[in-house]
Amino acid sequence: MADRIEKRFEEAKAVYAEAGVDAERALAALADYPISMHCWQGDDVTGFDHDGPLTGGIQATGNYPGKARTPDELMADIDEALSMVPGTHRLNLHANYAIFGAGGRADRDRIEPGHFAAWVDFAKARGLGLDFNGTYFSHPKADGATLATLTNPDPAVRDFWVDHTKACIRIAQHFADALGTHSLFDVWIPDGLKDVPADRTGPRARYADSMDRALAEPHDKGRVFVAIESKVFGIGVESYTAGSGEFALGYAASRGITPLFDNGHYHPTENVADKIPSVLLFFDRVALHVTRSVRWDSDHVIRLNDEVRDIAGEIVRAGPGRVLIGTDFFDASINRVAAWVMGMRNLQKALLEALLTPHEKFAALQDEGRFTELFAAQEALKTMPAGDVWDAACARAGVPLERDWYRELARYEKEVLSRRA
Ligand code: RNT
Ligand code: ZN
Repeated sequence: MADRIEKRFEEAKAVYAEAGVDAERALAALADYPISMHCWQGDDVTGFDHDGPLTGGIQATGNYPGKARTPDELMADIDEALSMVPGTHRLNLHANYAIFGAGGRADRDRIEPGHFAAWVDFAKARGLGLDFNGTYFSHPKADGATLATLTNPDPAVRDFWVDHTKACIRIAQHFADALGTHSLFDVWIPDGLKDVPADRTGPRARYADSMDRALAEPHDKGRVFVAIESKVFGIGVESYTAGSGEFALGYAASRGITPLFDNGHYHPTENVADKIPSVLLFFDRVALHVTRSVRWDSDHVIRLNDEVRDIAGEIVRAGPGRVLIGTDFFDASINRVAAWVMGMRNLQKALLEALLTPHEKFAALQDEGRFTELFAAQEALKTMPAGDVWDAACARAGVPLERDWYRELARYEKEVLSRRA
């Protein structure tokens, strides 16, 4: 079996060499693009700090059995998912995944690094870096007459969420210190309006002020990267969001923080791939939530489609370290572990295809105006044996092949998930 895979890889290498690509190098380079896997696919964004429903203009739909109910179950599911993904990656936590022990629950403005000790141990034992997200939803203070957290007209509510943001910065700093790698801390707020705004400026001015106050929390800017994620609309905030694309980009640029693009957060024909190289001319790095939106910000599992291929192409053209790659989807209608496995693997396949592309050669064709040749070469690439290189990546990493992982998944579903009644 392993021999056959290596033999097919050798043949693929020869095919790619003719196109000016070193497939061996591409395969090795896949390790330079770790993906921060979001923890919240495993339990439909529920977390461990509240009992209420998921709010904030986002929704997980479906009722597939086997949802993780406890930190142990979620960690076991993450292990299972990562065992079917080549390479060493990162884990992206949300503040609502705090684990409260004997000390009891702490509200969001009071969470501490200690509430994530089990996650740090988990990450350390597996060589994973940790990233973090504030949780500005699924909370009584986020769910008043309007969705308003860092933009809330009530200063007391605003202070609460500023304190939450500061607490998150301290936790991200702790992750970076404890694990010896950077930690990306992402702020996404659901704040917005259902109907025609009377004042578009006030909420945004309050958002900027709240963020300025939170950013005063001391942190090592070389390792704790604070990011701001924009969004064009959400359920219940169809007419206006405070954190629009222009607001977030303007804020990030003026304060020297990182913009985060979630490709479900734009008008449907906007192309996030095109945004990446644009902002990288002006920022050290950009962060991504890679997702798939179907008609709206539906957070479907990533498929290997043209949108993701295009994004991966720009990640690779930018080079290692400039694009902080994260996933963000929550499908409750299919096996949740499978959702992770497919999303992660599909994104990796897109990265591998991008690494198997002779970018410099193509850029030269563009500059020389040889567009017919470029078109033909781009299309020729699509039927080249990337699958054989991917199989080699999986086999060498000791993870199941594309056609095999589902068998292991089915075993886990039968032996573990189906017992969670
Ligand atoms: C919501 C944003 C945000 C969330 C997570 C759960 O539209 O994409 O990133 O998905 O915080
Ligand atoms: Zn997102």
